[in-house]
Amino acid sequence: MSASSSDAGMQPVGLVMRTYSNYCDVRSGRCTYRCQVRGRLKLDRQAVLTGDQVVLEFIGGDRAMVTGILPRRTALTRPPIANADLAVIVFTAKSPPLNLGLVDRLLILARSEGLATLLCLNKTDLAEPHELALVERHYGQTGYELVQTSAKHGHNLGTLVERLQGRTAVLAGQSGVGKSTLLNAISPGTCLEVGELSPKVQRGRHTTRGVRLIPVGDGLVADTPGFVALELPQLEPRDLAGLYPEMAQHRSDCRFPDCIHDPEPGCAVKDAVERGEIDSGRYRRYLEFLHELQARRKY
Ligand SMILES: Nc1nc2c(ncn2[C@@H]2O[C@H](COP(=O)(O)OP(=O)(O)OP(=O)(O)O)[C@@H](O)[C@H]2O)c(=O)[nH]1
Ligand SMILES: [Mg+2]
Ligand SMILES: [Zn+2]
Repeated sequence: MSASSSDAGMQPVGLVMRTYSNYCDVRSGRCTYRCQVRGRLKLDRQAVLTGDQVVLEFIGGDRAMVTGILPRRTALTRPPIANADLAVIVFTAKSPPLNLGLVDRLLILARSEGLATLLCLNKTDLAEPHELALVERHYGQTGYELVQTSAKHGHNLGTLVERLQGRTAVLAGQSGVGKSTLLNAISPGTCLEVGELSPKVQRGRHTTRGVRLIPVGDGLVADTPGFVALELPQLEPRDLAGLYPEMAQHRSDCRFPDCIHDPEPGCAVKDAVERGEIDSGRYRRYLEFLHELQARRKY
């Protein structure tokens, strides 16, 4: 059997490539096994996630049972994936329409879990140059890298593939932005289902259902189901600004050391917004999120 073993008890371990409601596909050595999950683990809050390193027990033939989950380096619940180290946030300027609030929420989520982030503006073939320039301006001051791609025309896919090497990445974003199409384009032989947008509202149709890992070069990339809205993670309001790189660098210049850059006088972040050094839309949405977190604490 070509399964790899864990150091501890020499039990075979494997990587969960895909999860279904009652079983999962686990890659171990050069084989992929369809595995049942031991009942105890299903009941546990920590149900098996795609990306998990799991302990296997072979139960005859090619059949195996997942009997344990190794400690996770990272874990996201939306989209659900374990051990990813890079979040690729896919969005569009058109079809579906630009939704910067959702992009900001995803950035917060990824950073709060300690994942590196990359912004991928897809469907550049559909947007006007000034619409693309607008997005560049929005994120130019943040320090996040932005890659502009067209999965349809193969534009800039080489840059994207480069960034994915040696990593476990997760593609996250609204339904219909082209996550599955991008993966099909950069991983030869992959044939993930893609779906047309609904013509009236230009929304995706939630084509992808489960989270699935696909090898791309020597990296792994997870395709995930898109969503319409996204809740902020459990965060203390005072910790929110720390997740904005462009705010963190001004923080030490605020008059009050515990400044949350909202009502306080002498706030260096607000000054930077005034001077145009921090995008005013990003700051406005920061305040929205801050108030959302504060309201949550009252209940
Ligand atoms: N014009 C254009 N269309 C694209 C591009 N990328 C994807 N599409 C189209 O956008 C639609 C949605 O693509 P999907 O790959 O299914 O989107 P998704 O993000 O995986 O959506 P969900 O699985 O629902 O989350 C399909 O009709 C694709 O052909 C692109 O770069 N340009
Ligand atoms: Mg999809
Ligand atoms: Zn401040």
